[in-house]
Amino acid sequence: MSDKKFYITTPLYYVTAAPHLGSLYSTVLADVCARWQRLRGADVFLTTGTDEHGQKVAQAAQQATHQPQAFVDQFIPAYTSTWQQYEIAYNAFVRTTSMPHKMGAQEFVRRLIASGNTYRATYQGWYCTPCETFVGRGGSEQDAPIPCTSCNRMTSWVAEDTYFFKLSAYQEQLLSFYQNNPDFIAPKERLNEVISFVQEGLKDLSISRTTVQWGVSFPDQPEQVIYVWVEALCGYLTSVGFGQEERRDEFNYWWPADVQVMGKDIVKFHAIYWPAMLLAAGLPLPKRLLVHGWIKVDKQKMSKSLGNVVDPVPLGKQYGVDAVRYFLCRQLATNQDGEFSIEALEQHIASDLANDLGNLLNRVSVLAHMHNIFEITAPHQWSERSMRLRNEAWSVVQDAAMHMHDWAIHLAIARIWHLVNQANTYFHELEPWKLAKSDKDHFVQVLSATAHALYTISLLLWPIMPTKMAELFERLGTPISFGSSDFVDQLKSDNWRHTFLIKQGPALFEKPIKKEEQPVVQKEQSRMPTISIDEFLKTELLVGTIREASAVPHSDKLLKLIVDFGPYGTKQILAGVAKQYSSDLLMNKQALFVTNLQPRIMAGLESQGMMLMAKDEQGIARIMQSENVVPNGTRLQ
Ligand code: ME8
Repeated sequence: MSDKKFYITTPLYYVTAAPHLGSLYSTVLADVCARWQRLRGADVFLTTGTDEHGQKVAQAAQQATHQPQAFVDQFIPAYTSTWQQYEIAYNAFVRTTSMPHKMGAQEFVRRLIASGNTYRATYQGWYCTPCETFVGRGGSEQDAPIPCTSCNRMTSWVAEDTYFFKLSAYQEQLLSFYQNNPDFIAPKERLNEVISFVQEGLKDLSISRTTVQWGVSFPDQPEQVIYVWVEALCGYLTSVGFGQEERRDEFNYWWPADVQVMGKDIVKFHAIYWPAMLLAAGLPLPKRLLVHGWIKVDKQKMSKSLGNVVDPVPLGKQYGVDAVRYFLCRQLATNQDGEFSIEALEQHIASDLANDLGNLLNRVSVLAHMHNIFEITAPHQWSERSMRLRNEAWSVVQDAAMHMHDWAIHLAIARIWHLVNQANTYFHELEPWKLAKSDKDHFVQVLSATAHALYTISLLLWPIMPTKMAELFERLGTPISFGSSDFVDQLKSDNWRHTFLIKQGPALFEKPIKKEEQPVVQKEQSRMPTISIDEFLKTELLVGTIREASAVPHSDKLLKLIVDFGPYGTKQILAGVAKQYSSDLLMNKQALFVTNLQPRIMAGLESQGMMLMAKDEQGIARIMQSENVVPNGTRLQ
């Protein structure tokens, strides 16, 4: 084993659907960091996986009329095959429903209990199921539900006898940890947000659930399950052997993680709850969190609930996975949100990859072969102009390493592209096609200097585009092998003495062909005739909250809903949702309704409107909800 070890993790994704471009983004970032460390000679371990328990998954399974285990099982191949397609070189794929994980999570909670930092009490308050978060203790079930502080969606009331972790006892210890470890979170601005949150005062955290069955049993309390976040975070430990006696050395070797990658939505769990619980359990804390922003589509966060997710599978097939990896890393600054669009992707492929990089390789190889040069040897002495390119290459290596140290991958790429441009300028300025006729030695020198620059570029870009850069090495006749030496040290000492056996081949990157239709983001033509705005305005569409939901006698399809339309009062609306929604699932949910339809009699009861529904991919009708809570009776416009 190398003396340098590097352990990195991605979030463990909820398995309510196949992965999307957002989950891919975090996973690619982690893979790029892992590969970078491999290049630097480290012994690397990358953990990814799936978070399969909890209320959110259980509800999704129930809505799909599946048993939870069968429900989650069906999505796993989509994860593993997408990660394979995108060359994610993970070492462990942890499933939180696996036995070693469950046992490790229980062992972790036992440690919390043994530390004296847990107690039993009643949790009464609001819970956000999509975020699996306790939103606020207190209030009463009769109060109107409060929106989630993180996602703004409606919360539901929870009252249960649970175990608490004394998070509040760790406030000062956490604050001094942040102070002593100012690099704990990259980018730095996220750390300031965390510090302000902790300074406002921490409340104890409920760490078990009694009203949820789909989870890992709380130690010695079979009627309780471990709160899903506590259990899922343990996946970072269990994947490297925590809780398994025979893997004790392995665990001690890998833990603590060197970097944990995540989106900004889950930073609180990783930067506050997780370190506090690790302190209580007597385990070292992760060294660094890499927190990135959102991928947005049309200026909105890409998310399953907004229905604007991009499927990475056809995207990779159409544009090439390395090109998509490059685009994600280049276009999105880790410290900001960034926009995804097909136009920007195509433009980067055409200009950066096909023109700047691919063409340079092509020009060198075509010119060399045209003059029957297959082996390019380094000159005894470099010209002053070639030395400038060599110095530039070395300074780019150092700067890229500095940016990668902060995991500012987009800045590292921008700097690498400076070298790509410099190499193009050098080639263009020295006009080797003319030198080939007048000064053969100088001609070979230009080919050699450009090939050396390309070699440096391909090493620096290998973590981002592993397949394409392996192709580039191949074309230069310098395949790379990984050992325990650091490539930065190698580049520093190699003094541009390589011999290249240059090969011709197809274009490294194809320019995307402009198509009228975008097969990735498909748009269907409306099947309905157009109507005037006046006709549309005749329909009254209102937001309402379902206050009561009950079965309709003699109907297995209908539910009777009593819907609160605020200033417009309540209405009785019958909806054909009994097969996919139980009454309690609909209680206090906000939805959209047509409220000026003529009343209809259904199964002997009057329906005074219609709830808006849309069929999902499995053909099951789902209710349409507004993203945020809005006052009842709000008219859609
Ligand atoms: O939160 N842009 O799982 P999750 C960028 N199970 N990244 C995005 C994104 C977007 N639009 N959408 C999602 C969970 N992500 C928990 C984690 S860890 C022990 C438990 C990425 O499936 C981003 O990394 O909701 C975000 O933090 C993560 O997916 C949330 O994944």
